[in-house]
Amino acid sequence: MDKRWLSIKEKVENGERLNKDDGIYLFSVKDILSLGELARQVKLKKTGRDVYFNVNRHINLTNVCASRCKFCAFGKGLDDPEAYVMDVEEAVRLGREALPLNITELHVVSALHPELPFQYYVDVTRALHEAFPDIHIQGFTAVEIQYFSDISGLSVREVLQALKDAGLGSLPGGGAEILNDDLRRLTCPRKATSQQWLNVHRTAHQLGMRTNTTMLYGHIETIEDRVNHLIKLRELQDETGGIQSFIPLPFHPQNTAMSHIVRTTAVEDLKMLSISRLMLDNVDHVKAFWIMLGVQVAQVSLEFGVDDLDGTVVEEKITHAAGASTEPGIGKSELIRIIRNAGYNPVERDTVYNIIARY
Ligand code: V47
Repeated sequence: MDKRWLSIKEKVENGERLNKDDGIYLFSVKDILSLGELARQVKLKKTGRDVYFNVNRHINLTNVCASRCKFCAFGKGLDDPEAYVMDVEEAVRLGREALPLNITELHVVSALHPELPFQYYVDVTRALHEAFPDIHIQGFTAVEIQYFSDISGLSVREVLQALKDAGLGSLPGGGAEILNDDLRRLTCPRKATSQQWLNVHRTAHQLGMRTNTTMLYGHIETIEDRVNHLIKLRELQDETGGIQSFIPLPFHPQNTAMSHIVRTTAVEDLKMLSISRLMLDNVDHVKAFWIMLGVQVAQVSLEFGVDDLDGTVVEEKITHAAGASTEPGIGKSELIRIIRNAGYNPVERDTVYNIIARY
């Protein structure tokens, strides 16, 4: 390893912050085991040998979307034969069906439906909260929140407050894609800008809600874009402290308008996770979303700085529309087995990282 590596290693070991050039350099490192080892050191300092998971169910209320991003295979037009919208009762029914699994979270993410009013989302949130008062509702990406503000004429703060009053507990990390507006204009021109996305998270934090964050990588972005994205999240976290996790999402090309792009390799995915752990020194958790990474890579990633494998999910539509070959859900016992088999302690958490049980 060269001098540059040694100076970065020294910075990390002394708890010093890595800068943009360090981040860019790390992507050129070929020795992924050394990279992983450094990220793992950071993970061990933060969360020891604990690895978190939760028992959740995803609900996607509609796939009808006015945005139609180039990387997305989930969104459909109003007249598409595969278009669907759930009514409030159906969402509650899906939640009820998952109760025997002892879920502690409903993860509610949808699309930018051109006709549904904001009140529909408030009604769904309230109905879920009233039906299952002990289950945490994590819902609505920052992109959806910005859209609700646009269609309702309410401010982002008012939208968030109304959803919070109805029972919303926290925001998921989706919709971040790459926080670079030139790139957003090319891939997702009809939805929230970088500043709007960051501002929704900032406002949620100010209202006392914690949020997750993501990055969609492995499409047309550059390495510099990825590092800038991580630094923007790190700066927001310095300001508010409300980000609880970061989840890098590898682009799945099938059935999208960018289907010519080849899926990232396992090595690229492990590098992305390690570098996220090293750059985001102020974020507690780096999550490997097993649905997108595959269970095997997600398990190996525990040696590369990851401390969270997300949840049981039950039904996943967004990545599966884009060709994911993983199961739509996974059993809690399987998550425990994967973590234990990798030599870590499986810890069931709730959405905001309170510990529910150790196994
Ligand atoms: O916002 C869309 C991404 C996100 C594709 O907060 C795609 O805990 C890959 O954000 N290939 C939704 N990714 C998923 C998401 C998420 C998942 C798990 C946990 C959490 C959390 C958040 O998926 C979208 C978009 O960024 N996406 N299309 C695709 N073809």
